[in-house]
Amino acid sequence: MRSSESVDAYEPQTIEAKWQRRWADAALHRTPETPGRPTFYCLDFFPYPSGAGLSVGHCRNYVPTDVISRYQRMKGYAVLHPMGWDAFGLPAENEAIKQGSHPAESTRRYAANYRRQMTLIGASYDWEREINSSHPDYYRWTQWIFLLLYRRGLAYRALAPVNWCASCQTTLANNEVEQGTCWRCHEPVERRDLEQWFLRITAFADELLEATRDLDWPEHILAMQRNWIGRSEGVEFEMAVDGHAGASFRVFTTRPDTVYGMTFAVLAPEHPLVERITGTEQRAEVVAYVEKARRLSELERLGTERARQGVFTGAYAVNPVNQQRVPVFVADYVLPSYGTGAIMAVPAHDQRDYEFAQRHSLPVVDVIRPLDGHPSPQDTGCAFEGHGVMVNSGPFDGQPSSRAGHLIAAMMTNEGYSRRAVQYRMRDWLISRQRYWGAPIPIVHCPECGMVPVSEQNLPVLLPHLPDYEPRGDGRSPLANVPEFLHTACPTCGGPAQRETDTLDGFACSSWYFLRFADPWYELGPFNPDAVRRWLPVDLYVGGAEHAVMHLLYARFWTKVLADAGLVEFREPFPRLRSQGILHAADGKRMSKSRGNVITPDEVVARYGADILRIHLLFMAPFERNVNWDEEGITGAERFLQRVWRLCWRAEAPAPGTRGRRTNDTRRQEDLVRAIHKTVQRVSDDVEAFKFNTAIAALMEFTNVLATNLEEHGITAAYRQATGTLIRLLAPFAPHIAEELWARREGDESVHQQAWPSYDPMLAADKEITLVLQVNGKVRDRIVVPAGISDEEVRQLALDNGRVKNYLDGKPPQKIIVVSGRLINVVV
Ligand code: ANZ
Ligand code: ZN
Ligand code: ZN
Repeated sequence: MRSSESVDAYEPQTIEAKWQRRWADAALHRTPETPGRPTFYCLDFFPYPSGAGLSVGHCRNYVPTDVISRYQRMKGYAVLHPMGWDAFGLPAENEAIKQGSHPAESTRRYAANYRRQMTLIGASYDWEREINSSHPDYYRWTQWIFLLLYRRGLAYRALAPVNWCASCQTTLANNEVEQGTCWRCHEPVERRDLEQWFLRITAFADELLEATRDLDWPEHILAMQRNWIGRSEGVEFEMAVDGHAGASFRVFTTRPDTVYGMTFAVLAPEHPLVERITGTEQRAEVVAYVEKARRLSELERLGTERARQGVFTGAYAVNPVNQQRVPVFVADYVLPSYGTGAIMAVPAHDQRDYEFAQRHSLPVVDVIRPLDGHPSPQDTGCAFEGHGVMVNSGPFDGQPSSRAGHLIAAMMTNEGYSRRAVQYRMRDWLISRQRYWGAPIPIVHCPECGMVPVSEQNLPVLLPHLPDYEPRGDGRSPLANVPEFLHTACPTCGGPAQRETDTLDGFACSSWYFLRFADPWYELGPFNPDAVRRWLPVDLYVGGAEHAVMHLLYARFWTKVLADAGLVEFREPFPRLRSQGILHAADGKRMSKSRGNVITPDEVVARYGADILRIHLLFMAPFERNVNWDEEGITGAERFLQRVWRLCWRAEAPAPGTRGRRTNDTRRQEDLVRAIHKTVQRVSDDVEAFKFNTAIAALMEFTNVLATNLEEHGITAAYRQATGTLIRLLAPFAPHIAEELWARREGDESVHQQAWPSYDPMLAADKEITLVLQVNGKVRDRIVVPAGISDEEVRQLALDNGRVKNYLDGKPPQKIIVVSGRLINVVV
């Protein structure tokens, strides 16, 4: 008879609060600085603490990294598992404005709430290393690195057409514009010409692209990085404008094989030559068009659904390969900042050119015939963009187009009007913001000396506390309202000068924070070189795909700059990255406050406890898969831990009569030993491979084996060994219940300081058995199979067997008889 009376109930909330207090008191999660121990740096993406707090969706990031951290500690690693706050930036400022609070105050409050929630779910961060990017002792070093970039020629100011959000009153980087709207407020974005600060990330385009090959990252995130960098190889060549002595423009094309099909050319509205070559007759129309185009955002201009508008300049250019005159247009689908800002248009083989030609009744000349009988553009209404055989291309007719492309490029290069060119879609990083809540850019503008960097000893340039920090609306940050901030002495000549009033994009802070965690107390520089040597690069980096482009590229870029400056010894900060799937609400929609469908860890912990929440999150789906919240499924996690509790606790407080019962069934105990080794192997392998759901499944199966064993044999030495292993294996996943069970069993020492169980691969392996293989009742072969094999698998093995195949001679068998564990008979 089961005696549940002797087992006290599993009360998660009581034991969880108790252990969280004790762990904090004992500083159990402090990063060990013992030299010589192998290190493991496990890092989450730098969170921006928002007023909404954490949802269970965020926990799909923080629970797995906690599992890994705890696991690695038990494996004997010195683990660095820190947490801090990406507190500067537009989102924090906009939220504060909405709440009528000050971002300094609100981010402090929100960060404290995040920390409370993270502790609530049992996350084992080393809170002594907590950092906040909006604190002067942090952003001082953000400014320091900006100056390093400036001195290395990688930070510059330029007048540029930029994305301007009138509602946020600030410029936006290209990647902060989503379908023509601001990523924060979703209002339409305009184009404006403004003096802005840029970081020359394009100088690293090749390396940022090439190095993706060696990164252990999810393929879709690598693809996003590569697409963003957008490398294109092609040629650039010169086209003279007929009748305008000395006037010419260069075009960039990736398809030199199509050059004989050029029927017109297009300049971007911003192209400097437009003014000069426009005829008097066309002038009014061209000027109006250029004016209109400049106000559109890049994305609007590139939109595929837009009509291909544009106007004729009145000028003609000369195709250098056949001396044909082609009309020159101005059209906004050609961007000023890509390639040369001018193109040769080949309507037969480029869809945008085709649509433009249709609209403006321009000729379409086929120069490539598809091999598979693909009809010509005239018949299909769309351009043929593939490869095939050259036609209408003079000496190149009949050649394969891919080969002709090389030959034409070589010919044009030999004749001196062309060169090979590589283009990147990526632009320099626009890093200045005309907003309050960021690190001030440490530059002084002196009427005598021009731009002068603030000297490093005078950092930080403190962000003044402004009770009223709303944007001014004139393109300058509210720092321009503060005379004590604005007016300063020039660091070079001592004369009166003004400070730069732009602040740094919030992404500056997250581009180097991973270095700071190695020694957040360091005062002689942004990071302690010895500590960085010890801990970095980051061994495991985990976060959501929404930061896959900006943050990861910027952090990689800054690391390369620091490496070039000799400050770090590696060029990639995150060699191994994993990205969790999104957790949607039960209704399949994104969890959001406005929809009212957010599930907080607080409510789930209050109902079930943190351990059950953790198990549920890990078990509900593979780590990288998107999934919907499923409240009912949580009872599975609850039942599992209840069962663990009973099985383990009973080993300590056995029901009367079971203790000491002896068993003679050694085969059974052998099975239990095999189950122990096998479970250790499965759970270890699965944790390493980020397969947390199957790791939990292995633990669940293990409890089945334990339950059966207990029923049959009572408490034995083998059983006790098994529960001891179970508790340790469970510790990274459900740290509180494991700690409680361990304490009841072993007394003082924490389960989290125990060694991770090891296994013997021989003992973990399935026992093998030999099956007799018969055909029509006669023994024809013997096959060795794993002990647990199913009859279905045995059947398949028999059919695949060479001897059986000989007898079957291609015909299906009449019957297959399987005697489990012994023989198989194929009747033909
Ligand atoms: C002629 C041509 C013929 C083209 C053809 C393509 C197909 P990616 O791959 O994105 O680099 N292009 C060049 N500069 C441009 C600009 N500033 N704005 C808009 N389009 C521009 O694309 C390169 C191609 O995009 C170039 O090759 C050019 O069109 C166009 F059958 O030249 B192509
Ligand atoms: Zn906005
Ligand atoms: Zn000066």
